[in-house]
Amino acid sequence: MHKSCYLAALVFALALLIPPIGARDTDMFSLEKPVSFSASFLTAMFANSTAVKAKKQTEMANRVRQEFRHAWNGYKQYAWGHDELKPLSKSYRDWYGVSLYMTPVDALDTMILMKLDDEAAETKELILKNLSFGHDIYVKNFEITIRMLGGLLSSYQLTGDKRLLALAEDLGSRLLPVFDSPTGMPYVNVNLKTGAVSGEETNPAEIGTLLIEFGTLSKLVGKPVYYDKAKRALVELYKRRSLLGLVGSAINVRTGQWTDETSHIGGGIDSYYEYLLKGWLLFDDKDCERMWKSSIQAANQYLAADARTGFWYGKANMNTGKRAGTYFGALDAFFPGELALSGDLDRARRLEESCFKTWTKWGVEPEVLNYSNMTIVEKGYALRPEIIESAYYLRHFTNDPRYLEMASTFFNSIENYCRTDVAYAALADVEKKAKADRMESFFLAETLKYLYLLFAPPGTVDLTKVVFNTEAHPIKKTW
Ligand code: DMJ
Repeated sequence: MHKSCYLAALVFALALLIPPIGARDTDMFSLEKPVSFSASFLTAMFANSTAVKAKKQTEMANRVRQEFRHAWNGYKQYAWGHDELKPLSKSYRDWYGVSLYMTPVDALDTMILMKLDDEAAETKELILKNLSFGHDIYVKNFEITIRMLGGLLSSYQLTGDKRLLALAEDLGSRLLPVFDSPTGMPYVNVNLKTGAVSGEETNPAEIGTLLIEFGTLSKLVGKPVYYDKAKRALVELYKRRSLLGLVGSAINVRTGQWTDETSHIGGGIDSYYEYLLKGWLLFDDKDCERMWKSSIQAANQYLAADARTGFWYGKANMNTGKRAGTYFGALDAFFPGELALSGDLDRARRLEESCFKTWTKWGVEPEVLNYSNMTIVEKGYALRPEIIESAYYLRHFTNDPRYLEMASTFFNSIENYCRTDVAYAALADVEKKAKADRMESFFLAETLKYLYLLFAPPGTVDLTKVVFNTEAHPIKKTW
């Protein structure tokens, strides 16, 4: 706990022990007579403690906002107009040789939520002046959908600028050929100019994480084709679940055959679960509701694990249910948030505690750990948001200050270990705290957004009207 929190707690405890001046009388030390507190005194003390907490939260929100600015300024200085900043070499990286303005598109709605008005205006102009999609390049449908299509749609909803929607529609129409497989499940890559596709072996996340973006595009432009194709892909995948109700790690979209039967909730499958739940919540889609309910039931039955080290979700064979590994990764840490959003606060809380234990064991979470003996399997930290995203949902649904304490820990560690003179850098090794030359766009789209929202006034995002896509782009239900 931070020093000032201890101080506030001490002041509050003393206030409860010492009666207010007006309550003291000659009998005040009599054991028979209970100490009485005036109602107005107690109200004042509670109000005071609430004010202290609110002040602390505002300070934290401002610190996160300040650090967003720091990272953004680094991008501006060394990578302006490119996909990503390389924070150590102070240079840039374009994923496909030509820039798709990935960091600006991913970061814009965070700027808007943080009320960084000048940065948001400048970024929007950069995008509108320069971004176009007619390049002869093969892009990964999943990444471009969640970061770019999701970012453009969300920024359109937040600004009302129709040019952003036009860009989203242009992009969406160029991505559509991915669905032209014999099964309707998408190929991995598509050429933005020619519509040629490649990559027939893929995974549930890449197939099932498209409905929020394509579905929203359909609703906003009034063309059902986007919703229908993304929904069909999701259903085709679900139809291929095992008799136990589990999906595997790899599948061929041409044959519809599984090529890896390992089931889990982590990277490669993760956001398939997320979009079943959120497809239901965002579109009131009853098929998604049904698919989510049967899938989560199977995951809880076969993947959840009560181990000596805590509550986890591990790997199992999708057909036999036999345990196939005790690995849990930074990507898996989105799951407490999903559980909380679905109303399962008990499992959500327990799993987030396990994730937090991982974080505090090394000061920052490793990419993958073996939960049976708490050893590191993959030692990097890519500035990922998932554990923070989960704290955000848990804080929202429980109002428990525990999750603000966690959030302070996350923020302080990231600031201590990942901050550079110009921005933020991933860690190559969480034990040695060695940095890597990478700042992925999701650091600005997600990690800092969820940290900010944890401390910002509750009304900053209204979760009864908004669903976040898997890249933390808020989508408003306007239909
Ligand atoms: C993001 O691009 C998305 O959150 C995705 O669902 C998983 N990986 C990264 C963040 O870790």
